[in-house]
Amino acid sequence: MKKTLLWLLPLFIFSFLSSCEPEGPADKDPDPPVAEEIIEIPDEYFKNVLVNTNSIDTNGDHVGDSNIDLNNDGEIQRSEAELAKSLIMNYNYHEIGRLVSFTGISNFTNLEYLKITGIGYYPAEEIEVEKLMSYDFTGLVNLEYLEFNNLVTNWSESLDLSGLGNLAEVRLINNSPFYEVFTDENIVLPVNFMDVDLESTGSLINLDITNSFLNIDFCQVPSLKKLNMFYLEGGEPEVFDFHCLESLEWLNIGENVIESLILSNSSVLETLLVQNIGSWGGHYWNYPFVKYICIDDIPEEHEQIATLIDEHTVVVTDCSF
Ligand SMILES: [Ca+2]
Ligand SMILES: [Ca+2]
Ligand SMILES: [Ca+2]
Repeated sequence: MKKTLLWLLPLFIFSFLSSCEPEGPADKDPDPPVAEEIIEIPDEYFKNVLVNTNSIDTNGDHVGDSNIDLNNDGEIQRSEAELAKSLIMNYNYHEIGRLVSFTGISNFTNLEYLKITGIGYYPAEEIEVEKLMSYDFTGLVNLEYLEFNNLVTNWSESLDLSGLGNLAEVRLINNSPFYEVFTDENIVLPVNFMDVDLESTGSLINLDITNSFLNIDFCQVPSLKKLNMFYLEGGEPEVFDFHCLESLEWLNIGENVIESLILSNSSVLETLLVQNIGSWGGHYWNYPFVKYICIDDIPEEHEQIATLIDEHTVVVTDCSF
């Protein structure tokens, strides 16, 4: 009996020592929660739309159904920003009295769909160059669709979309200058145009700039298949130059004053829309025939421009670039 107890003794000691060892992590005092990074959104109007309105579309129907502030703390945590795939906003610029800054949007790195519309213009007296708005969306590396409409372009300097390799469709509609009184002088000011940088957007196939004043170098987007430049209404470029757009299939340049048109690009469009060019509609429009056209020497392309020219038009096939 005594022998048996002695044999058991180390076992007792072992289990006693074990019970004195500190317990596993489950019984430790929990670490205080690490405060998650808050995204800084300097413009109160942008932040308000994010936090207090249904600006986030969660089910892919392009209608907002949730605000971004999932934990209802009035702030935007990094995880909340990174959950957003689709952001839809509408601003009443007239009520706000200025354009809205979207500084901070670069944190929305998983955004695929972005639509920003607006209504109303605000009275602009003197244009103050230091107050011109620049929009930098280059952080939205997953963006596939952008719509950014109704901007006042004489207060908007630039829109940077460079490097957005997933961008497939861009609509920049009704972006034009506003003056309380339009004059022959202010309608031709260079400040009326917003620069759009599309460098390295190799997936972009569909661009719509209807009724807008934008400076765009189409040689940045040779991938384009569809381009809508209908009714620029004063925003016409000096030269409608499409010589880099070898993949272009569909082009609308209707209702514009076009002095020079370059279609020479070693391909032929499937569709060229030229509504009302070469016609005069009384007080409503006057779109003269095009003065200078450079085309590919291909019968279909000669046919396509037939209604754009009169006996004064110079048509050449060597544009000498
Ligand atoms: Ca929705
Ligand atoms: Ca929050
Ligand atoms: Ca061509």
